[in-house]
Amino acid sequence: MMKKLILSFFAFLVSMSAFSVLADDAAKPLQLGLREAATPQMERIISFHNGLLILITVIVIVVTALLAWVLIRYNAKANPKPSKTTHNVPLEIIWTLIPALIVAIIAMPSLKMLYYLDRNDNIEMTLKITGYQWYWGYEYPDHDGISFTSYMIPEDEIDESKGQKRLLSTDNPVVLPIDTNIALQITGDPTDVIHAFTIPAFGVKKDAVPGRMNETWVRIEKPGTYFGQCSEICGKNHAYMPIEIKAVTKEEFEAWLEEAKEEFSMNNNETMTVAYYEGAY
Ligand SMILES: [Cu+2]
Repeated sequence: MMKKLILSFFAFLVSMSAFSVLADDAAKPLQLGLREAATPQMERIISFHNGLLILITVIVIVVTALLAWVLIRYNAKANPKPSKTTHNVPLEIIWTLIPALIVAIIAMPSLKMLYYLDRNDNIEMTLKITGYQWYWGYEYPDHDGISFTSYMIPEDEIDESKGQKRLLSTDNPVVLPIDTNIALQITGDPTDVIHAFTIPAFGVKKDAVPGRMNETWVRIEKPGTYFGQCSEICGKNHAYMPIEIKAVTKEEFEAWLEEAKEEFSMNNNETMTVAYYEGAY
């Protein structure tokens, strides 16, 4: 019995760490920490997070030890005659300076990363993303104005044999090439409310604000399907406007472009005007 348990535990560990060529962008059972990175952006966020985790752990241990020391050494029983000291200038300077120094140390890599996530001077293509109540619109301004809308597939139409996921798969997934610097221009429909475009595996979370444009960039390193959801409480169907991104090789992307030009070109675009997916609600 015990042996079986131990064996299955190790099998579980092996399956958790198994290397896969295709990224499987989903939470794992008993997962701790952030999800697997698909971009250098997310890799940096994870290592920054891990660094902070060490710092936080040290601070928690020191403060807990100080508290325990005070509770044990200076309680009414152990220390019946308390000291009447009120001020201690060197101590006050130290307990102000040390936390300020810690914050300054965190600020440096933090600012550096904010600038890194903000823009890249060698952008190879642009994806424009518009938030609507309650779906996403995508445009490829560098590729003959391909544009389409993307709706969640309703639960009763989900086909698990195709790898579709409840509440996450969409009728028109975004297709993007790997190893390409992609600018993301994120906005909201001017008559609409604020949404937020979020892809955890990419390290992207940006508000889609009506009439304004937020910009960031990604470089996807691994082919696969990545999911995200609107992260701004935007109304009744906030939970039903997922983001699905298929990252493919550059050759596959070129092939997809040919198909997409037929299907989604601006002159043959009904989807942007009649933006209603039958059966979605
Ligand atoms: Cu939304």
